[in-house]
Amino acid sequence: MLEIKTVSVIGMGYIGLPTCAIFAKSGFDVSGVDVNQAVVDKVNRGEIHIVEPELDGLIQKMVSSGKLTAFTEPQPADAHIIAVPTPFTDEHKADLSYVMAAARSIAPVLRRGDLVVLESTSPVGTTRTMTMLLAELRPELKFPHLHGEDADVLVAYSPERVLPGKVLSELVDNDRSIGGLSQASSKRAVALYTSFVAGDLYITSAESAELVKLTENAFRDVNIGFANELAAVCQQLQLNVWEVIELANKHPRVNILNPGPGVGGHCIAVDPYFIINAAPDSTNMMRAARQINSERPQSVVSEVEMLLDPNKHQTIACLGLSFKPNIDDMRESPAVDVVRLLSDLRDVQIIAAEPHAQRLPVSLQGRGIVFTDALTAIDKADIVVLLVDHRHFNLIDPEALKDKKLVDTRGLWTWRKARRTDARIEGPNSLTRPRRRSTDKAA
Ligand code: SAJ
Repeated sequence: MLEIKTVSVIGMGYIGLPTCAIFAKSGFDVSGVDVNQAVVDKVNRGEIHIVEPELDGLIQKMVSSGKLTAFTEPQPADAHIIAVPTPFTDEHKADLSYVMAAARSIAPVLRRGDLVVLESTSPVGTTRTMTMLLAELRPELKFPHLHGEDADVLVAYSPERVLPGKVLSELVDNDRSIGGLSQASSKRAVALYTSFVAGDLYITSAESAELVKLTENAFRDVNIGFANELAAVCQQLQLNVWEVIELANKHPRVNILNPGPGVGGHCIAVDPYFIINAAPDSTNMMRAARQINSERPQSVVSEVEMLLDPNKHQTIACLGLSFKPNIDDMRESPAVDVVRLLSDLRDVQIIAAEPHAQRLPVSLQGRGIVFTDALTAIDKADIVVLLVDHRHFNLIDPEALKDKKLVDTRGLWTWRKARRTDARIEGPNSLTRPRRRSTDKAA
């Protein structure tokens, strides 16, 4: 087996760009490919177009040392990594057009002995379908879906599973599943990823690897759905959900996640649908979780409505717009949904604050919403709705909130902060003795 020396990464986004950097750092000659000329130009200047800690320095180093070059067209390489988006359509069906376009674009440069790895989150069967397209475009080459171990080109699926904000370390440290369409394909992919992955590599089929990735995010969605359902139960029974969860989590085999205003981002709220569509009759639980989590923004609005005085014009401060704490990413954010729904209410002024952004996202513009800093928003508000548990909001002086009606969707002020500053009762029965298992895992 020839040594892999050159790697081409198709798609230089949140996953592709850090992947380029890591391959280049591991000694490969890397071509980063993107259809967006502006992205290509930026990378070739040693700059980046996404926010990810430590990535800018690494890209700059790799570009200036000549290990990484960006192109708009795929280049010949020993390994081709496809890391393009797989969004979903309005009917919650996977849109595979980017994957298929990437396959079409690499087909002309494929040579005997090349390895193709799909990393994009994909419905079960996508790697095989993509390979059928490659075989159609290059009929003179043998592909493993038909020719097994005799194939000329090797194909595998190996999903990324990194957390935005920790991509560079998780790319290296996380375990990976590798699903080749033949044993030779898996072996070749293992040889490639061994170059930088410190975690374990597990060989399986392409289809299992595809389902593993979807399962990880569906598992999280179902568990967040459970926490959100519990929040609704506690609201009905007038109990504190944060206390109930904290105490239940003292059980050594219980680890309930955190309720909140819903599930955002482009992964956890999307991937369960890829499983639901493949097996609609066997996915009642995943479907229920999706429904519970997507109805959360409306529940938050109902909670706010209960606090409104019908005879007064009132001001509502909404703190946080991103989809999770300490980042600027507002795509698919439930916080944005809550603010949009609140701005439809009559006789209210909405003020929004997001310390990681300079302005409102486009979807909230033109709705009479004021954008300002958190303290100004709180000062002017009758009701304060905490939507994202940014570190920044944890530093707010409780005095500033004293006379405000609060809807704390993350339990940041009303429970988590209070617990940390509580008078500790030391001793064998202390509520604050070291946990056997940390609920921080949930955050
Ligand atoms: N959330 C809660 N309660 C919780 C945990 C999260 O409401 O207890 C919400 C967050 O506020 C956020 C959403 O869920 O709106 C998703 O956030 P996240 O941090 O859980 O996950 P993502 O979407 O940033 O990244 C996930 C990760 N998957 C898993 O943890 C199983 C990541 O490892 C994947 O690589 C990524 O999806 C992906 O690309 O698929």
